Amino acid sequence: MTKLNAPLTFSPEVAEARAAGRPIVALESTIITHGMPFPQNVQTARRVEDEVHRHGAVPATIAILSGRIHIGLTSTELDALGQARGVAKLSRADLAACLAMGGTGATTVAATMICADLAGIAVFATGGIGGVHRGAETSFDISADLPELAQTPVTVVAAGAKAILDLPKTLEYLETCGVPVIAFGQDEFPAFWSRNSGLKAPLRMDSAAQIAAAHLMRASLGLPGGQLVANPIPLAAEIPADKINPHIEQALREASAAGICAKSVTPFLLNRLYELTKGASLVANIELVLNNARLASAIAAEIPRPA
Ligand code: PSU
Ligand code: MN
Repeated sequence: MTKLNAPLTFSPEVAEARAAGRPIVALESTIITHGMPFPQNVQTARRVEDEVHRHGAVPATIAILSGRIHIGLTSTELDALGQARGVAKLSRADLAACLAMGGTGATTVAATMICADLAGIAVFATGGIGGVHRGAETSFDISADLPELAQTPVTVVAAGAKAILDLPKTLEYLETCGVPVIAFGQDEFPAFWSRNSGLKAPLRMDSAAQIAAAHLMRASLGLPGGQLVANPIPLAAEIPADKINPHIEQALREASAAGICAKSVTPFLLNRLYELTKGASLVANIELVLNNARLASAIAAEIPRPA
């Protein structure tokens, strides 16, 4: 529950929802600042919030503004963040330092999970999570999102992970650190733009109630960590793997040739894929985030909140 000394600022809407014990869905901000171009980033953030509203929950977009953890952004704050240049991308390693120095930044999946948990929010919707990068055996590039899922009790709804990553290694890592990976409504682990990855997901569930029950059972057992719900992109919005894969290969070659490393890797690849697909990747990306917002709202409704 809420850590009393954490510098949390609740938007009026989220504060009201907390007081009334209504379901709340956390949303991240790195997807806004580093995952999509302006103005589609802000438009999408608004559409995702609307989708959560329409499905009976209250959205809480999370970001760090002037040294405070904002749980829910006002319209003005969202606009400013979406257009700002050079915004920091904050994960577990740099969250506290940014807050201590009064800074501003966008939260990744890992940092959003930390902030959601501080605010007592159990369910979080995003697009794709970070994972084990291809070539990790030499680069050691493994997203901090993975160990976060092993220690912070938030259920994260994503469309799987992008094929820019090494998906088999990502699943192995999650298994090693005890993270339940639940495919929703199918047996296979989805690969973001594509419904299928060729890899079987460790777990499958077909209803929001089952996912919520598993979340609550982990708490009853005293197990730390959350769950990854891998929700396949809607069929009509899917980009088949053979269409997107050549672009992924090209973006990866360019990243390697340019010596891109550490936290710049994922934003570089996302931006190049947007350019190489002439924006088609973004259309699919928007649809899958909306789809994840719907499922997250349904899960949140099944997890009782203290009023
Ligand atoms: N993958 C996507 N879209 C995204 C991200 C990842 O398909 O926007 C963002 C998320 O915020 C995620 C972060 O938490 O990138 C992971 O970055 P890294 O790989 O540097 O850990
Ligand atoms: Mn990394």
